[in-house]
This record gives sequence, structure tokens and C-alpha cells, in this order.
Amino acid sequence: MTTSIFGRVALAAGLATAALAGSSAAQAQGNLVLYCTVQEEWCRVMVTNFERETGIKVAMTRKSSGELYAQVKAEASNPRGDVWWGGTGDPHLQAAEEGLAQEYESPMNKDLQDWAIRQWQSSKKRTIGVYAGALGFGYNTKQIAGKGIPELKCWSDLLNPKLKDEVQVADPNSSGTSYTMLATVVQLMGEDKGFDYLKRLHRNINQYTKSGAAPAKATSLGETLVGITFMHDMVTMVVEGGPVKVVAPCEGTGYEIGSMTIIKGARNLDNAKKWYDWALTPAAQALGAQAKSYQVPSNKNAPVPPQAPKLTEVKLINYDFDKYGSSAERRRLLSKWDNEVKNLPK
Ligand code: S7P
Repeated sequence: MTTSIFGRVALAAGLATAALAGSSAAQAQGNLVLYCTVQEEWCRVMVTNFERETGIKVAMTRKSSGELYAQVKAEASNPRGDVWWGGTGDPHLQAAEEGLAQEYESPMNKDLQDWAIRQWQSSKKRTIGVYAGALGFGYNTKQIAGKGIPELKCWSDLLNPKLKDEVQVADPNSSGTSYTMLATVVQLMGEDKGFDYLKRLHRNINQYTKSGAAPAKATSLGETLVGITFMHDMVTMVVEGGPVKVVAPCEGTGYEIGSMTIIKGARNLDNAKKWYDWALTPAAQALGAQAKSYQVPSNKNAPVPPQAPKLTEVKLINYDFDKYGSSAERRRLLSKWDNEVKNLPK
């Protein structure tokens, strides 16, 4: 650099002014408080890209879906979050029913899959589908070898006594994944048989984790032989090189419509709408795969990651989102699970 000391000083001063101008420009765009309920890596990629594109500063908190729903309820009289992005649809629907969600119609709606719009319609415009994924399980192919356990293909296979303390799933109170499993089993088998199944499965459970995807990691690491999660969370482990086989249960299975909600009373409402519109674009929805999240995106023009389980090839139940996304049904099922399953001796 050939600038004189004055030049350098002038340049440095100029840069400092530019930096200040930049930061006040960012400030001028304001802030957004984001509640994120997918995997942390995906939350971060979304935030980084949104901040870069808009200049809006995002304060992000990541939690499991059930926990986040409880937080939004607890903050109802003094909302702190602006937008809740991702996580299973049921708690979003429950929040909508309880008056915790802001009605919004995005110009992006026209580009969305029918299943995403149905979520929006049934919530009276208060939550919308951002992705979909099927529930399943995975097992560690190294751990299972030599144990004399027949290939695991069905929910019923997880009751094999040889799997005692070898199966992991999350607690449905904290986890949207596990609430989806509870609702799936009840719909697939009927309530009595479903709860009987969960009680027998309990004998084989080594841990009810807080997070729904944790059993995928534990399966990959060989800390548990079987993990019950969304299939795409197990696919992530396969992509990372884990010795994991992903299973779509033979009897059929439930699925999620991962959702997004603007929180009622959002302090940064305009920015919440900007996030909402942006998160529904093909470009934003393509970021999931960058973070090794392989759900099916809700925008028809967004690329479906080749690794995403093909939902058309999975035997899906006709999941009743209205019923299992209702607050009363959630309370009833969770309290029944707490009383009849969780605390059972093994
Ligand atoms: O990992 C992505 C994902 O499975 O996580 C969401 C889930 O609700 C959050 O985890 P919890 O089960 O702990 O609540 C799913 O929506 C999403 O597909």
C-alpha cells in the first residue's frame, strides 16, 4: 500500500465509517427472535443466510418441539419470540388452537404443496407446512450381527425380548418426534392395542431421550441397537458413514408436516413475515440438504434432496392432524402415556 500515513489514517477512518454505516444499516433492518425446532445445524444455516440476505439480526433459540410449545404457552401474556420455524406440525396446530399464533397469508402460498396448505387451512391461516417426513426406525448393522435377531422390518419386531434395553426413543412430552410415534401407534393399532404395544415396547427401551433425533446419533454410535426417529434423521447418520439401516415399518407408519408459525403478539411482526415468506422460497428450502437434513420441502419448486426417503414408497397411515393436533387430545394422550407407560417397572 503506497498511501501516506494520512492516507492510511484517512483510509482507516473511512473503513471505520463504512463499518459503522454497515452496522447501522443492519440495525435499520431491525431484529428477529426465532424459535427453531429442527436440528441445530439447519437452524444455523438458515439464520446465517437470512441475515446475509436481509440485514436483519436474528436471535435464535433451538429446542425440541414439545419444549418449545410449552415455552410459547408460558410466554403467552408477554411473547418474546417472533416466529417459530420447523418441528412437527402437531404442537404448531395446538398453539394455533390456543390463540398463540398470528394469522398470515404469504404470497408464497401459491407455490406450496397441497399438504402444506391444508395445514394452513385447518389452522385458520395460523401455521403452514414447511416440509414433510415419515416416522420409522433404524438399527446398527454391526451391533445386530451375531445376536440371532431376525431382520427388523416391522414395529412388531421391536418387541423381540432379545432387544431388551436395546431400543431408544424420545419422551413424547418434550419431543415432537415421539408424540408423532404415540399418535401413530394409536391410529395404526387402535388405542387399546396401541397402548399395549407401548407397554411391551417399554421393556426394551434403554432411555427416553429429550430430543427426538438423539436416538439416531446413539444408533450410529452403537450406544443403542435400535433408534425410533423420523426416517430422515437416520438417513443423516447413513450419509455421515454410520453403520445404520433405515426402516419404513411394514405395518405402516405416521408422518409429520413440519410447520412454521408467527407468534401472536410478535414484537417484530414485519420481520417475522419476511422470515416466513423467505423460508417458503425454493432457495431457503434447499438449505436443509446443506445441513444434512433430508425432509421433503413444501415448495413445489424446491429441489427434493435425493437422499430424502421417498414418501410415495412408504406405507403411510392417513394421519389425522385435526384430532392429534388438538390440545385436548395431546393432554389426554400424554397423561395416559405418563401414567400407563413411562413409569412402568421393567
Ligand atoms: O431433525 C429434524 C426433525 O426430526 O426434528 C424435528 C423435531 O420436531 C424436533 O425434534 P424433537 O423430536 O426433539 O421435537 C422434526 O420436525 C424434524 O423433521
